[in-house]
Amino acid sequence: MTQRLSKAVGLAVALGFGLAASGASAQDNLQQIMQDRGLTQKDILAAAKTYVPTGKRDEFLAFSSGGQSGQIIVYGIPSMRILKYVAVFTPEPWQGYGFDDESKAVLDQGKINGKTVTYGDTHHPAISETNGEYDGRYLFINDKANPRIAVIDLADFETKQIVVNPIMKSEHGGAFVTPNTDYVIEATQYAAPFSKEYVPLSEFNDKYRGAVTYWKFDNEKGRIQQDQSFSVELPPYSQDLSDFGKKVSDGWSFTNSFCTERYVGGIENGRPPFEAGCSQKDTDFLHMINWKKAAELFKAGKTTKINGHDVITMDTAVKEGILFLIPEPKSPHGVDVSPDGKFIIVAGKLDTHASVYSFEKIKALIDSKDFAGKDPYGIPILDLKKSLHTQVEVGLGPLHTQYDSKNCVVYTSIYVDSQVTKWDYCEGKVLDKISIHYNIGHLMTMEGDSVTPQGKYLVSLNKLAIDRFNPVGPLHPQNHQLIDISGDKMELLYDMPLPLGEPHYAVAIRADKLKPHIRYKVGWNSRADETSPYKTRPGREKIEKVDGVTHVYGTLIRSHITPEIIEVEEGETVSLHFTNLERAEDETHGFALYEHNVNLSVEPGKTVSATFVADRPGVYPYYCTEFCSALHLEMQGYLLVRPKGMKATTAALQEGTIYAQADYDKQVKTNNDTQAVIDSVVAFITGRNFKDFAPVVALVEDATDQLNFAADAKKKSEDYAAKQDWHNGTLWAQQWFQYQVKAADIGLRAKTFLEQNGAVEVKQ
Ligand code: K7E
Ligand code: CUA
Repeated sequence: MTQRLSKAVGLAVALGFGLAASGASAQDNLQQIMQDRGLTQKDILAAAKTYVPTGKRDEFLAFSSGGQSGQIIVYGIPSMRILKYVAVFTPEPWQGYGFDDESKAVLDQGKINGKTVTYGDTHHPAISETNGEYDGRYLFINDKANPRIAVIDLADFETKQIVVNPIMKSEHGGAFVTPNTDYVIEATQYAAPFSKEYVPLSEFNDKYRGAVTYWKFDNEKGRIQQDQSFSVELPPYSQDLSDFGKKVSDGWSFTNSFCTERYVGGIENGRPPFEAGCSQKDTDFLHMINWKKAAELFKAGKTTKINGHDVITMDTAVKEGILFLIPEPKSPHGVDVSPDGKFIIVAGKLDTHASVYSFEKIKALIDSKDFAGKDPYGIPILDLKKSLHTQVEVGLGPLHTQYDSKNCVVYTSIYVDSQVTKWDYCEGKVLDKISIHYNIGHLMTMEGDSVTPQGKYLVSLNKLAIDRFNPVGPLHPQNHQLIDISGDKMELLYDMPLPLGEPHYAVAIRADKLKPHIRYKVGWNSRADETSPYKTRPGREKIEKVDGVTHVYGTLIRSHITPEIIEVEEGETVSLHFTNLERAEDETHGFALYEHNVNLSVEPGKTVSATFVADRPGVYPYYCTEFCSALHLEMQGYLLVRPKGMKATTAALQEGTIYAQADYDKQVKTNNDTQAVIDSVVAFITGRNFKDFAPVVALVEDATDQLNFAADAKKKSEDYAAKQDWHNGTLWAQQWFQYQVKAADIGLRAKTFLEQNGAVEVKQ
């Protein structure tokens, strides 16, 4: 609240609105608030640059890895408002992820050697590209701990596919995409045998291996094609980050490494630990792979099957001339190709320099076979000096680099110094430095790893928050800091706590490139992207026993669950299927059932299922978890599990109130009055050019649905009344009223929208 206020005040000052000191209450007086809250002019400016007024939207959307939470975090820039957590490798109840059958099927794709793994260590998200530009269609994310890649469709921000790497046991250098998203790369981190067997560490050099996997992506289907994917075997160096070439360097991929010493640790036996043994040499290796040629080798069958997966061996890679090494100083971490594809910037954790490699020089060395030597596996090594464009001293512990929209300008994260260094890689000079809080890992500029970086903002993804926020116990949130990079000097604008895992990398895209759905086609299985066989239309709800499984074909709409009573026998397998019949934006219903770990999120149009064994007789209430309407609390029901052999009992139900004719008449009068209000709203809407407003058209569709339901209920109530069954007549008249209320509610929303958006009267 106070943050909001300060931002609002900031806006006023930035725009030059002085608020009158006299007469105004302290609450409205800017100077007073600045004084009371100890805000400086700089704070007010920063607030003005980040504040997004109510109802307005952000210019960019960031997708941040969620680290060991196994999720993706979506937030707006510059407001830094969190918009969504996308569940990927980890069950997440709000989205029903890992609770409904459809999403369980996605998580099951991620089983490793038959074992279910319910977390991931997500590191590097990548947005799909067309001609090197972000196209906003898909998002990819890797899992470092259990080598896997997930595909998220940005049409609905849902995880659609998880693929398990068939040969790796640890990875890091993914996900990054080729300029047209033909391939998604994944590179190992810690070397391990490709086989699943025990191999002693004494055989490390011979039997342990690294690799890069090129996952083929089908842009039309939106899925990785595992049988069209392949890997290139690499030495047991700890491969690290990767990037694809672009433009002039398109066709190549770059993966760096540390611990090319191939040291294996053993501190418990008195040996120096990994950290010492892995930093003996002055340089490690940048791996360069001609992936286009590798893809041809794969197509030509020049691969070896390992665990059923096609691998180009190191021998083949060397013989065919697709794999090269370039020395890089020292324990490098980041590798980032420039927007024009001409340069590759590498920074070493234990070196104060950033090294700028020239693709042109490298290519010339390769073409003329001008090599400085070979590594123990026979891979040609290029000369470091001959490959370099320049080296720049950027600070202590440089990690990652991001590109600005301005030519030659880059930003490198400096871990040890807790700084961001802005520098010019063409001229090789430092331009500016800014302190961050604290210990920056990755950093991100807007569309900064595409061919068209957008400049404007930089986010510093810090590893430690320490004292930046109110203390919440020993486990601190992460701190993402927003920095203004539009001017010559970097300006720190905002600290955002992120309390979910340790994010590594993030990517940000112009928000206007994203056009996600607001509803699904009715009966949609969103995880498989197809019509669900369990799609249920209104009035077609049923309970059916097939092959020993009791299938419940149900629907959800304000404000009831159909069916409201489900009775089964002890030991039956029950498969619930619910279709949300709503067409209105944001009318999600949930479904929570006592004791069975069933928790569903059913967005408009979606069909989801939950299958379980009703193994204990008893009474299990269920209800909708989203406050979807005034009668949301009535969106409820009972699962009754009868003891084996007992007869059904729901035929005669006890009810509290029995209605008479006077009740019926009273309800009908209310309904008729309500109808008069609805008619006036309808007249207002249809008397305006409402068809010019897409949101209103959608609301009108939704209201029409509700009025059709009202007509059905009205008919039922009148049929009962004709038979003088006043009780059922009254109940259906009440139901008729419920539909009217929903129609009126929607109609009024449409009317307000038209009034606020300048609709004009039309002749009928
Ligand atoms: Cu944390 Cu890219 Cu995995 Cu660097 S990574 S910081
Ligand atoms: Cu549906 Cu509450």
